[in-house]
Amino acid sequence: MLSPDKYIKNYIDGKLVPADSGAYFDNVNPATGKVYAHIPDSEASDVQKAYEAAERAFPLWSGMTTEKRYRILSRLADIIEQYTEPLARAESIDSGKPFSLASTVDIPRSQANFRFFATAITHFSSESHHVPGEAINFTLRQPVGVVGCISPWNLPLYLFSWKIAPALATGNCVVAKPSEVTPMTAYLLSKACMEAGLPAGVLNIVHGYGQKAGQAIVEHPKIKAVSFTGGTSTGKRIAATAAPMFKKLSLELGGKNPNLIFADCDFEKTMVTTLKSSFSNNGQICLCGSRIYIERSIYEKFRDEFVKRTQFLKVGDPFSAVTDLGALSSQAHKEKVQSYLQLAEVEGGTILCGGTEVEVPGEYEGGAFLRPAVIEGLSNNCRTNQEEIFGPVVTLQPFDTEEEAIALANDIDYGLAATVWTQDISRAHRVAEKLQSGIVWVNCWMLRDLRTPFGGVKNSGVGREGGLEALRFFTEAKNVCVKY
Ligand code: TXE
Repeated sequence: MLSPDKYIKNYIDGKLVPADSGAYFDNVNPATGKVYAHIPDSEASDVQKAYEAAERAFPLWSGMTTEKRYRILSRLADIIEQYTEPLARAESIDSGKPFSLASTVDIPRSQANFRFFATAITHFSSESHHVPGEAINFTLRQPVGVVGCISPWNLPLYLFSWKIAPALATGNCVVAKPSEVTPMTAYLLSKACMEAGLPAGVLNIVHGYGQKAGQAIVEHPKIKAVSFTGGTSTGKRIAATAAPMFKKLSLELGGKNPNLIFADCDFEKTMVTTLKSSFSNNGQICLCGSRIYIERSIYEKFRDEFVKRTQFLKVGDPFSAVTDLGALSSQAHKEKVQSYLQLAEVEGGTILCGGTEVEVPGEYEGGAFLRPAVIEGLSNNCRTNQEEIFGPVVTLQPFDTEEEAIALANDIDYGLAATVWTQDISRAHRVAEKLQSGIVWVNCWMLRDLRTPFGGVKNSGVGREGGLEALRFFTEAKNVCVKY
């Protein structure tokens, strides 16, 4: 049974164990502001034990047929699917997000990650290069060994499994650390792995702070590859540690994504989806659009309707079926978002709606609730428009020409995702081609196909996840040249 416990444990060598130090720190439910569980405060010695277990398990796991690995990983997917309800409940309590979102997006996608990569590995093949009459080269794609996976709090099990699944499918053993802000579903994943019959040591989950347990993973001399999703400044630090050790690195970092809305768009579809791309999960998705550029001829119409619909959004009890936005991930994060709202005003912006705290009576009195905010009147180069806020805050700006829209969208250090809204197919292609972004959605948002490359340009990261990109990241290519 995948039920949460008050004291979360590390999962090392197939067993649930406390941190070496025996120390714990608090796990807070951000919707109530109350401590409801305790997290092991792991350090380098715990990571070392996890590494040793992974190293011991590696010959068995990497030597197993892909068919067997496929079976175990798809069993894990089945277990996650079977326990969707308790997992979604745990995710909602841990992160403050609506249960409806966790049960329809986070947990289904976590199971899909394991299922997708379980089957992907059975179709994975490598290349050969023939020199006629002389030699044949073929490429072996071999697992890297023991790899590290570090994930953030915004989509806890979703992003944790997005890394772990391809790492395991390709035959690696893993030392993983979930965010200390939202560790519960990773703990439940340990129990699911035990139920699925994953051999001991293949996946090890170490809980704790980033600076301690996370840093120990990145610094470990024998952990040869690190896949990380999180903030850009953390990514910088990880790169600085790992690069001189010549580790493979996949860094999925921040975003400050533009939405380009042309006057010829399908207005209703654009409106409905832009509300989602702005405020889903409280804007705490790296793919959320936060800079909305609107062609001047429809600027006022769009602004007025967008503000009206934003004001209708329901903020509060994550377990109510009518809630659109739950709590932010923590009080500290809420305060960070609020500091940007103050900054926006100092920078000359007008808050058209939202940004105020929401008092939810009863159980949720101390929760980190904020009304979603829409701001206009800011310059493109102010901090509010250049820095990742990662909350329910968007800015609106008008543009006059296609060239101007592209220039405004690209005038930033980030480049993760962009959306383009137009009915003109030629314009859609032209603009998509010129946007400096790893992902462009035309007339849609968050339409995900797990086979596609996923990642950003500029300060949004290095490398790509998804499909073949992930399978390649977690394997080393070895060319074998045979002369005949
Ligand atoms: O993330 P961190 P934080 C952005 C967002 C947010 C900001 C900071 O703007 O406000 O980042 O969030 C682990 N070595 N995003 O501070 O610290 C940490 O324990 C190894 C965008 O919560 O980057 C956690 O498991 N690991 C983003 C993970 O890194 C370290 C999602 C992410 O935490 C470490 C989240 C270290 N030195 C935040 N320090 C997105 N793009 O999806 C921390 N960690």
